[in-house]
Amino acid sequence: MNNLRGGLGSGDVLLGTLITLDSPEIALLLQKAGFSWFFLDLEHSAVLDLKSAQRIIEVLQPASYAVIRLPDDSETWIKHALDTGCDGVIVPHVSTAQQARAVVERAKYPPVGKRSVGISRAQGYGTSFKEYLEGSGESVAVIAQIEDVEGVENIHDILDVPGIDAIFIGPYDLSGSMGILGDLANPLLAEMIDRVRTACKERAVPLGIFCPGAAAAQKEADRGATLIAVGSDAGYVFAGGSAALAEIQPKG
Ligand code: 3PY
Ligand code: MG
Repeated sequence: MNNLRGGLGSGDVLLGTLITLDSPEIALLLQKAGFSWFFLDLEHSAVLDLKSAQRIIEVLQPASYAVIRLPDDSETWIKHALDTGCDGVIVPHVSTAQQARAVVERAKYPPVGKRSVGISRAQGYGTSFKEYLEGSGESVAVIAQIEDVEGVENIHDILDVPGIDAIFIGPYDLSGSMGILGDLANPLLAEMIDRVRTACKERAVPLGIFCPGAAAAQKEADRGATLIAVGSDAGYVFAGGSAALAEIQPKG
């Protein structure tokens, strides 16, 4: 079993990327490129479901961490996603401590929480049932996405919730919630992100963030983020094809 909680606790910078396409092959190529964790976007991708996500996770583990970003914070989604054997879940739009507590309760087995017990891939279809039940609390990460003004305002209370293993900033939705959708260079957005960064630093909670490109990822790593998702599978396919064509000038 991978140990993402341990990986987050090490302080090493984990560079990952978004998976939006239903292609284990592309995910594998990006793993070969060197990404150490993968953010499987079940919130927004219409071609990723639990079945396709599990096929992708199968090729990525154990060499990389595979994390599912859930469509919502429901008990159903949390238990289904964790039963794929993913290394963690990213829960979008966490804005209050009460919501964060509910998420942890749904993600952890009793006696810590109320996660329901199944025999899926996570438990080796029953063959590693006991090991998974004993080990998952230590290894599987619960990551709260902060991407609304309300979440920034409540960040200290959210960080006080035991079992939230990392915070992950969604700059696009955060900018939208501030009325400046997509304006990632806006200093007001930088201020909001700084508030979250400072709070995480004070509590020694690992901070993650999505970065559209390498320059932003470098800046965030320099400022202390350790769980960075940079770009996406689709973006890298497009960039590779475009770069090759840009170098070719056919005659006539
Ligand atoms: C956002 O920027 O809103 C995201 O959710 C990126 O992960
Ligand atoms: Mg978002």
